[in-house]
Order: sequence, then C-alpha cells, then structure tokens
Amino acid sequence: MPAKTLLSTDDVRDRFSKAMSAMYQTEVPQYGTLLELVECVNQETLTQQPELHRRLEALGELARISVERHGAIRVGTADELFMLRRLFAVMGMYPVGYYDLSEAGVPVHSTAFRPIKDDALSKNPFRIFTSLLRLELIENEALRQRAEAILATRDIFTPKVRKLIECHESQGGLSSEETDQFVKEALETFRWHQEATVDLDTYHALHNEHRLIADVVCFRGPHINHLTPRTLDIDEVQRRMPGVGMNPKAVIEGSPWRECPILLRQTSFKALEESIRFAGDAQGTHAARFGEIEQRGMALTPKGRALYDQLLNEGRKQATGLDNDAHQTVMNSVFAAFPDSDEAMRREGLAYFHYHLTEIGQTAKGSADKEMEDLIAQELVEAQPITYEDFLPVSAAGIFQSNLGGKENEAYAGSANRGAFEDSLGVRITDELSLYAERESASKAKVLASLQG
Ligand code: OOG
Ligand code: NI
Repeated sequence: MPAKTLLSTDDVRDRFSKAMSAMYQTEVPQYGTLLELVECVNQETLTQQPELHRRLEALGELARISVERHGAIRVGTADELFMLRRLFAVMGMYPVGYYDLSEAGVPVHSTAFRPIKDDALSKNPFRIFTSLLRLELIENEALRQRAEAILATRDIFTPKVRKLIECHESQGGLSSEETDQFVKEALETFRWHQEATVDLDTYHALHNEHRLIADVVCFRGPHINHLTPRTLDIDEVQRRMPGVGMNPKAVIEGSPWRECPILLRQTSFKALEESIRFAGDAQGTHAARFGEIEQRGMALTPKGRALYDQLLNEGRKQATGLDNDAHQTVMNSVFAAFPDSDEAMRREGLAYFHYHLTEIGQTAKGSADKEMEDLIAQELVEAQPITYEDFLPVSAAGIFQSNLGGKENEAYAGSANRGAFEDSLGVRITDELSLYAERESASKAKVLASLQG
C-alpha cells in the first residue's frame, strides 16, 4: 500500500481557522459585519498608504492579513487544558507566553496557542488565547467544590476528535480526509450552547463570585468568545462601527496612533446578552461573546516594554473618564516620549528587528567587521521591524472588564503560578521575548556570515 500523504500542520490550521470563522459568523452575525468593515478599511488603507503596502509586503505579511484572526476560550480543568494542548499541536499551534490575569482581577491564567516559525506565521498566524480557570482562588469552599463537581462530569471533546489527535501523534500528521474530519470534530468543542448544564440558582451563585466562573462552569464546553481580525487602521474602524450598527467600547486600548505602530491596539463591541435555557427549564440570559479588532505593530524589547508600560499607565491616569478623541489626545502627548521612527527605536534598543542584506549587500564581501549601524548607513544591510505576534491582556484589561461587565476582584491579584499552569499543560511554555530575540540575533549572524567572505 502506498504511504499516506499527510498535510502540513499549517494546512490543517488554515482549514480549521477558516471553518471556525465561518461557524462564528453564523453564530454571531455581527462578526461577519465586522469582517466586512475591517476588510474594506484595510483595502482603502493599503491604497492610500503605498509605503505601508511596501512594508507589509517586505515583511511577508500582506497575504496573511485577510485570514489573520485570534480567538479566545476559557477552560475549567487541568485535563481539559492538557488535551487542548494536544489538539492545537495537530494544527501546529504551541503555547507561547504566560499571562497572569489575576493581576486584572480575573481568576484565570493563560497562554496563547500559536504558530512559532516564520513561514508558519506567514501562512496563517491563527492564535487562540486560552485561559484556565483557577478555582483555588475562590475562597468559598462550598462553591468551589460545587464548581469542581460540575466540571468533573463534562467531556468537552468528541470521541472522534480524541481518536484523530492520537492518529496525528502516531502517524506524525493527518491526511486530507482525516483533516476534514478533524476540523469538523474539533469545532464541536468550541460551539455555543443555548442550554446551560446547571440550574439558574447554581448559575447565579457562580456568577456572583465572578462572571467568568459562571461562563466556564455552566456550559458543555469552552465556546469561542470572540474572533478578532487584524486591521491596518483601528481609528478608522472605530469611527465607522456605529455606522454599521455596532456600539464600540468607549476608547481604543493601547498606545495612540503612531507613524510606527507598536505592540497592539485593540477595541471591541460589547458582549451580547443571549438567552439561555437552564436545567429545570428556567429561561435566563448570559453575556459571553463579543467582537474585537486589533492593530498590530512592532515587538518591543524589555526596555521598550518598560517604557510602554510606564507611559500607558501615566496616560490612563490622565485620561480617566474621557471620550475616545480626548483620550487619544492625552495619550498622544504622553507617548511623545516614545521615539516614533524605526531608526530611533533600533538605536535605543526599544524594538526587535530582522536584519537582511540589500541588493548591494549581497555582492559586498569583507565588511563583516563593521558595526551594524555602519552597514545600514552604507546601505549594505536593512533592518525591518519584527511584528508583535502575542497578547497584552493585562494592559488591555479595559477589554476584559468592559466585556465581562465586571467587577475586578483585587483579592485574586499577585498569584501568578506559571509552574502549575505548565504542569497542567504537560509541557513548558515558550517565552515570547526569547522568540523575538532569537530571530533578531539569528538574522544578524546570517548577515555577518555572508559579508565575511
Ligand atoms: C480573553 C481575553 C484576551 C486579548 O485579545 O487580549 C484576549 C478572554 O476574554 O477570554 O483575547
Ligand atoms: Ni482578544
């Protein structure tokens, strides 16, 4: 029998992300409207800004933007997280970054499953921000045990998806047909359910402790709670949202508009109140799902991030209670202290860059002993900013709170536990900063090696 042809994990991820986007469009029609708006603004932006077009093309990002999405889910137990890690590996998605959301008053900690290699990212950078509920942070012993008991009875995976995950692990991949089955079965885990698994009283008891606990515990599975397209002009999308019937949150989170965007700017529309049938036939509602958009910029070094955090906190203090226009004006003046050119950020070590030879550089030899800045000045080498591929949920806690409608619970803060999270996952988490730093230093080494000869 001829050997089976296996698809690359990139193809599996690409098929899955498209299927998930289609499912979410039928579940939340406003998401479809948001996709259209973002696509339209992106096309206009690329036409109006040829320099941005060139830059994205050079970064290998032009093609991926129209398929680029991130989603978010929340699970309840270590076993669920362990199995999800295996499920995402089928799609070439691995845990990157540890996020302690207790800092934002939310009883979860999280990672992002995402592709890691450059070619995988440029094919489809689909990411799923995945949070694990931390019942140990609930002080009410009886409530905690009730939540644990409820979670212990559910299985969020279909028997078929479990088989296909094992099949991927033993064969080293899936065939095209197996991939189609996998996509169909895996989607079941993330589907919305209009029926809760608990009665209304239990829902209220959990909801009173924290809305997110009810969201995780009371349903059959970890419904996808948003899917976020990437926009090239978030200010414009925010402006146009009311015109297509969407009510955006008050302000855009993150830095203000910049010539050279950094990290992430995000905004969203509020969670929908959806009707739910509870056990015992009671009707009620639950708000979980919302819409979000983001604009991505350069990945910052620890030095750049420290400056960003400092300015963001300062700006937020000054802008409390202002509308978006006034908020952005305040942020603009505060962020004037953050250099806004590739060159300045590179010289000051604020952002990560990918170095490569220019056409002249490719024919030049014997310049390897020069300083990188001299090679750039002589146009032998070019430095391109590296795009931030990760998340900032704690500095965008505004998104979290406005969508959870939530009270923050300060009692949760200060309880990061990366080790426990990794034990549940069953693997170590990759540190996101080390990925950017390695990419930068590998590109430098390659440039210098070619100039050696
Ligand atoms: C996840 C929120 C994190 C983002 O864009 O920072 C996130 C959640 O609400 O479960 O998606
Ligand atoms: Ni998000």
